[in-house]
This record gives sequence, C-alpha cells and structure tokens, in this order.
Amino acid sequence: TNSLPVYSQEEVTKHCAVEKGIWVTYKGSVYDVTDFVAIHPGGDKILLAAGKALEPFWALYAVHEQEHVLEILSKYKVGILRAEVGKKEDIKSADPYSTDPARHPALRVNSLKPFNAESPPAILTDSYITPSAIFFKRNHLPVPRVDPKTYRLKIEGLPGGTVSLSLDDLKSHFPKHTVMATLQCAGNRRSEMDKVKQVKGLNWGIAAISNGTWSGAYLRDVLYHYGFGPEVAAKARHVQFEGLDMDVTGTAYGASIPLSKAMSEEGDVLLAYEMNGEDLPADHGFPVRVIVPGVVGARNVKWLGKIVISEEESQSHWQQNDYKGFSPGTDWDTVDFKSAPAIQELPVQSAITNLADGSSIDRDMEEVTVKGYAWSGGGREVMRVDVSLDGGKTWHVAKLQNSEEGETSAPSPPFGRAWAWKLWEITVPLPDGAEELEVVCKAVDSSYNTQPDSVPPIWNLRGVLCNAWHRVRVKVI
Ligand code: HEM
Ligand code: MTE
Ligand code: MO
Repeated sequence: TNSLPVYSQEEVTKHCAVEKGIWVTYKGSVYDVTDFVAIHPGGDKILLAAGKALEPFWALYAVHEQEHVLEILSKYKVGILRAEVGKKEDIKSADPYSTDPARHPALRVNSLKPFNAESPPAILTDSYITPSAIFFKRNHLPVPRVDPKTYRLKIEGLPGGTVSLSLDDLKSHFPKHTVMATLQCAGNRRSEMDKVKQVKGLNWGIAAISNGTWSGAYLRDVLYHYGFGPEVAAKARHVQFEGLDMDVTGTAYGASIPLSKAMSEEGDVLLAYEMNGEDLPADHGFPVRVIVPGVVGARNVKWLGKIVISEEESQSHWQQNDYKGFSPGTDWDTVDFKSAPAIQELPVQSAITNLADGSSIDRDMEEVTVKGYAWSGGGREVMRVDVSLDGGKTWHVAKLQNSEEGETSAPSPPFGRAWAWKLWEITVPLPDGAEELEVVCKAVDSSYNTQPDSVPPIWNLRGVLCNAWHRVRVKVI
C-alpha cells in the first residue's frame, strides 16, 4: 500500500489558506486538515501551522501528546513528505547572519536580518511564563556564537583594575538567584503610533513583551566581591554594559543603567545565565545577559562581554541617540537627542490579546470574553485592569492572574518589586443590539498611574512608549 503521493515541502507550503486547503506535516507525512479546522478543539490556532510542520507547535501545547489526537490526525493523511537533505547548509556564505539560530515558526517576523519577531497575540497569554521559543526577540545585529569554555566577562572601574570572570566563576562563586521579570521593548505597539503619523522603526504589534524567569548571580554581589565600596560609590553614577555582538565597524551593542539601580538590594539586577530553567538560548544572550527588572528591554544587554562602572552613561548610539521620548511636536528637523533622558523605567501598559482588530463575533453569543496582559515599569504592581465594550463609556473590572496557576494565587511581591506582568480576563454580557464593539482596556499601577486614552498626545517620532488605551473594534454579525 505504497500508493500515497510524495510531496515536496514547497508543495505543502502552498496549502496555507482555507481557499487552497490547509496542509500540515508530521513525522514525514503530509496531512490535508482542511475539514478539521472548523472542529479543532483549540480553535483557529491550528491555522498557525498551515503549510508547515506540526512538531514545533505541538511542543508548545502538550495537550496533543495523546493517542486519540494522533488517531484524528491519521484520518487526514494524503501523502509522504520528500526528504530534503542539507539544503540550508549548502548555501552558507559570507552572510553574517548565516550562524543565527533556528527559530520557532509561530513567530511573527518583523525583520529577518537582524532577527526581530513577536509571538502571535492569541498565543502570548496562553501561558503566564512565556515559553522561550515564542518569547519576543529583538536583535540589532547578528547573534554572536560564544564558546562557553573561553567566555570571559570583563569588569572595569573597580579599585583593583580590570576583572576577568569565566562562566564557571560566575556560576560557582556567587549564590544563584531566580527572578521572574517581564521584558518589554520600548517600541512595543509602535504600529498603532505609525497609524497616527509615520514613525521610524520596526512595526511592532502588541507582543514585543514577554514574561520569563531568569537565574544567575546578582550584579551587586559580583561588584561587591571585586571591591566595590564607598571609594567607587563617591564618584561613579552609571553601570555600562557591552554586548559581544558587533557591527561591521567593530562597534558593540551597549547601554547603561543608573548605579543606584544596579547596587540596590531591592533592584534585583541579575547577571543571568538561565532563562526559564535552561541555559540562555542563543537569541536571548547565551551565555550571560543582564536582567534589569522594571527597566526597558534595551538596557537588558545580551551576550554580555563587559561591565564598566563609570561617571558617565554609555556613549553607545542606543543610549545617546535612540530609545528616548519626545514631544508630538518634535520632528526629525528639530530633534535634539541630548535634550531628553534615556528611557529606563517604562510606563504602565496593557493590551487585549484574544480579540483582533477587525474580527467579528457571533450575534447569538450571550457574552464576550476579553483577555490580555498588563505590566508597569519600576516594579510598580498592576492593581487593576478596566475593560470597556463601548469605547470607554462604561467599564468593568477584569480578574487578574499573577502566576501560572491562574487567579491571584501567588502572594503579592514586596512593594516596588513587581517585576512580572499580570494576565487578566473578563466575561461580559453582549450588549443588546450592538452591531460593533469597541473593546478597550487600561491598567492602573500601584502609583495610580494609568494609561492615556489615545495615541496622538503621546505620539513621538521614534514610535516609543506607546501605552494608550488598547482599542480593538469587533463586528457583531
Ligand atoms: C486541542 C487536534 C493543531 C492548539 C486539541 C485537541 C485535539 C487537537 C484533538 C483536544 C485534545 C484534548 O483535549 O484531548 C489537533 C490536530 C492538529 C492540531 C489534529 C493538526 C492538524 C494545533 C495547532 C495548535 C493547536 C497547530 C497551535 C498552534 C491547540 C490548543 C488546544 C488544542 C491550544 C487546547 C484547547 C483547550 O484549551 O482545550 N487539538 N490540533 N492545535 N489544540 Fe490542537
Ligand atoms: N543586547 C545586545 N547585546 N544586542 C541587542 O541587540 N537588544 C536589546 C536588548 N539587549 C539587544 C540587547 C533590546 S532593544 C531589547 S528590547 C531586548 O534586548 C530584547 O530581549 P530579548 O530578545 O531577549 O527579548
Ligand atoms: Mo528594544
């Protein structure tokens, strides 16, 4: 019974839309699951794998590791996948990105070289801790491949001169701490700013934010161990970080944070070598990165090569001439980057993840469920999320989740150290006779900071700090 046709990956890839049929592959076989899509218990998430292999998606959803799931799949088998060997390896070239790691196919890619991608919103809030594979990735340069055996972290600016640590020194000489922290790129939700008036930068949706656990040594423990004391503290103001990723001129990615944040007992700044309980993945800074909880993603330097304790901020482009906010009235002719401070702590943020703008819901449904995330910078805890179905005229308070277990079951973090996001959810009766809903969310943090109601007053030429009420229009049909 070897009568099934053999298909190339190219042929499978073409079947990626309902009109052309939905094909997927699994362990060398090809399946036409077009008729299964509408009855899939996990809803239209199945479409994320259209034209692709199921394995990486099922790795995210262990619910598929069951006999009866494979039985269902087997009914849709239509062919065999042709083995294609060594195709990618053959075209290795002078391309500096040729050694970038493989990435999860669910990611929405904003730019391939350098690699920048976010999770599809609907997947993002399926887990409280974002799986590393779909954690947003923001690289300015090719991923440097670092040999952990020869890796050295240099520290300058301490009384004893330059220090050089191996990965083993970092792991064995200092207590290991684990911190849960959400990272957010300053450009998260930039695409909404771009709709108001064009901005410069990657067109991020709402998912340039993710939550992870990070393990490593406290930066302050390391600096104290190598001689940090009153003598240094009297002069220094900043801690600079340099990555091992470099541009063609040999300039490394760099950033800095205030010394007070780095040395604070409540700052929880980590030299992390693990993410979600495993070695850091290549995209997230293997073997060591800085985690600066509560502070914009850009200061969380990956592939950390050097730390400099200094009177000055980092002189890098990313500290001086980027990642700063300006007035909506400032344009590229008038902007003076020296006039604005570098972004550190981020403002309060929230977004809706389970409803897409322009989508529709069934009139027969009696209620609508809205889900999303909320987070604030500087360790300020999100205390409340308000949700409206009518563009902000009437409001409902959402239920908050602060752990993988759901509900608010985990104890609150100490005041000022709420580094991780909250997920939220609410089910509201569908208003009678409504033809369209304007679903809105806004969060309130522990300082009673809340989000501005629209984008125009916070528009800025670089498209950063976009934290207006998130608004999603949904048709009722
Ligand atoms: C649940 C089949 C592809 C996401 C399920 C279940 C089945 C199934 C039978 C119910 C399992 C149970 O509860 O016992 C399939 C088949 C697929 C496919 C045959 C491929 C053709 C995908 C893909 C994704 C996905 C690609 C995500 C990207 C989910 C989720 C659930 C689920 C999230 C759980 C829904 C819930 O919360 O109850 N799938 N699936 N599935 N599937 Fe799939
Ligand atoms: N560190 C280095 N060395 N190089 C980089 O390009 N990007 C920064 C920061 N650290 C970057 C870096 C930016 S802008 C962000 S938002 C975060 O890393 C993203 O971290 P992630 O890719 O682990 O999500
Ligand atoms: Mo970023």
